Amino acid sequence: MSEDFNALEKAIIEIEPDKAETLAKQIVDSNADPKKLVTTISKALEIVGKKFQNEEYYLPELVMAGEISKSILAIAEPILKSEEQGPKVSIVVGTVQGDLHDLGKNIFVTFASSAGFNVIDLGNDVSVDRFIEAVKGEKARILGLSCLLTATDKELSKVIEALKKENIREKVMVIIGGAAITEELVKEVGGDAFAPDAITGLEQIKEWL
Ligand code: B12
Repeated sequence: MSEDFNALEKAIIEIEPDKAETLAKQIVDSNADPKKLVTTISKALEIVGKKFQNEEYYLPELVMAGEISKSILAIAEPILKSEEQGPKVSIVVGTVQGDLHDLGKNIFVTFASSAGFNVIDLGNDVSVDRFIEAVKGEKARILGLSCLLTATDKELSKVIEALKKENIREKVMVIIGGAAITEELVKEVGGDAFAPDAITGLEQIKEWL
């Protein structure tokens, strides 16, 4: 089993879509731990990201690695989903404006929906106004922001400032995740919690309720 995970990690890093899909199917059929699958994808993508940074890989490889991960997550949906009965609390989620990364956010959406939350997924490249409109319209108690680019991290404080301006800041807990995020940055922009991964994020939200 752990060989399958290692082989899957290697197939993503080496951009081998067919191999990755076959291995993902094998892993899903064996009813493996969904957390381990998410960690494997994240680890592989981190290495792909480093290769991109070192100019060993270029944009096509980055795109392909993202596409492979998307199809693995689609294959893995049955094991990522659980039938947990959770609180019918609304969570508005989205990736900030200017940022098109959505794989990590989508993983969180899958986990939170299957834990019984009412998740309103605004997608990626979401403007401040759309976040505010959705939080107000859904009377959401939780706002989840995803941000992977340092170039777009200023959007985080813009969203939080807008919540204050609308007098709804104290009604909403703001949790922030993504590769560009650190605990310090969350404090700096005035968020409530940093989510290093989707599962820790979900645990934090459950603690708040
Ligand atoms: C795949 C990928 C892409 C794909 C995205 C596909 C998609 N649909 O998402 C594509 C090819 C589109 C892409 C484009 C670009 N990318 Co890119 N990309 C990546 C890569 C390799 C993986 C990201 C990923 O999906 N990781 C896996 C997921 C599972 O992890 P995650 O997002 O961190 O999510 C987990 C947690 O963070 C958390 N989480 C995340 N969000 C949230 C939200 C909430 C509410 C909660 C609770 C939790 C949570 O839970 C998740 C699961 O546990 C990263 C490398 C890296 N280290 O992250 C670079 C990376 C993010 N990209 C980078 C760059 C530079 C770009 C481009 C600018 C490249 C270019 N020259 O065009 C463009 C920008 C496009 C744009 N405007 O957004 C840089 C960013 C550098 C920086 N500091 O700003 C990185 C770090 C690569 C690098 N090392 O240089 N990219």
